[in-house]
Amino acid sequence: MKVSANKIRADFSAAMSLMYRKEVPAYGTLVEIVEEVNAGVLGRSGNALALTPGEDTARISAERHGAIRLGTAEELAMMARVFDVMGMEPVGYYDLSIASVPVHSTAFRPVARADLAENPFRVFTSLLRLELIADEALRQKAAETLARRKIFTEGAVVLTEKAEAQGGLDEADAKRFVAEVLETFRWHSDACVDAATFGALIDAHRLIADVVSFKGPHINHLTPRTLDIDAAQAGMVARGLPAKAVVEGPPRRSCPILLRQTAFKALNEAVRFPEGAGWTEGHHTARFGEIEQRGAALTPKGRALYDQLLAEVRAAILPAADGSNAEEYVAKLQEVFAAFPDTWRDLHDQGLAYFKYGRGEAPATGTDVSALLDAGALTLSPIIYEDFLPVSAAGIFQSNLGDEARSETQGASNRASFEAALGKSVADEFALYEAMQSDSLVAALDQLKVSAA
Ligand code: OOG
Ligand code: NI
Repeated sequence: MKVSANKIRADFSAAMSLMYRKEVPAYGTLVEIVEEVNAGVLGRSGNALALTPGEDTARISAERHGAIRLGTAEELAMMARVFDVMGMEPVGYYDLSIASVPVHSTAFRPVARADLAENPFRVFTSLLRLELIADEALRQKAAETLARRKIFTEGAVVLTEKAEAQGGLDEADAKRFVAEVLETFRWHSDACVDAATFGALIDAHRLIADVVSFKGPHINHLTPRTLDIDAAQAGMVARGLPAKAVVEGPPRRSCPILLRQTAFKALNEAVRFPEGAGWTEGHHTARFGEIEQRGAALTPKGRALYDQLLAEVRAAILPAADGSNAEEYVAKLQEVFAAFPDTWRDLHDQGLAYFKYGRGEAPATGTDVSALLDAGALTLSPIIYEDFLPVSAAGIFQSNLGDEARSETQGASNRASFEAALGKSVADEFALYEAMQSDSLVAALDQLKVSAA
């Protein structure tokens, strides 16, 4: 009997959470804060889950996403096959070079609503763009170092091939698969480059040093979901975690949209570098904890408005790493985003967000969607945004690389080379939300016994 991909993903997510809590105790503290905040919100208001009715409630305490950074095309292609066994497909292309971070990325995640509901675990996966290292000798050395490493265990490769050949894994193999794949994400405090090379890589870009210097793409954060990110941010400060200066993304609103995120900054950890027959002690900052609060997925029109308003805010004020202008930044964000409609019905009627339609209590009054909504024959619930935001991601990267790490390296966006490395194309997130919306409308109208015409 084959185990479902959803079950393998859920087991993997749980195993990863356990490993990360052991490796990064501050992450355990963060999870406690989130659990307290969520319990408080749920206790206070029966309506806290109005945004995520029914099927989504079981997801609250489940892990939401993690992130890794890969070094080579071969690593990315193999990773895609491993994630495929867990029912995770590459969705979206994110070009972080726009923010001087020399990577491009996708999110591996379940795609179907039912699969997301069963376990929403995603991995934001970045591929280093070595071509953005200016110094040719260093670029060469980095490439050689990466070419020598093997980030997957023999067992992970064999079991992935087996899953592909027989269309899944049985229970014993699935268990071994989870354990073997976990090894790829484990932290290694022994670097595989000497201290001088590490220093040169750091000077090129801290992110390059993080990817090239170690045996594997250690998981660099995990991100549980909070129902009140402002309360959780305050909780981090109260518990002494080094919280990021501002929450990334849209401001607090009545109708949450897209994704709000914050993090505690990466910890300075002891590592050692091979030196002759011995080791040199050193430090590296890579691993942190993050929280997220998700809202409605926006249509291309809604997203364009979001991007325009955020650009307007950032043209006026950029959040300082030390938090010194955090209040002004939040005030400006609130002020500028007043232009973004903030009722579900307005967001729906103006085509700014995606919704799931349901059958209301009232009898049908024709075929016009607006009239059916007015009459209460159809209901609306927002479709949750399951993806990421490049400006927010860049903010998360920056705050965890040491905020001074802004290099001038900029490169042209290169989706084609990313997809070539991946071995397949990435799915278009808008098309996925659009399909969910139209399927739900067809089903609801069908229940109303009126034709979709
Ligand atoms: C990934 C940062 C992006 C997010 O939540 O936007 C990310 C990284 O630091 O590797 O995880
Ligand atoms: Ni993240």
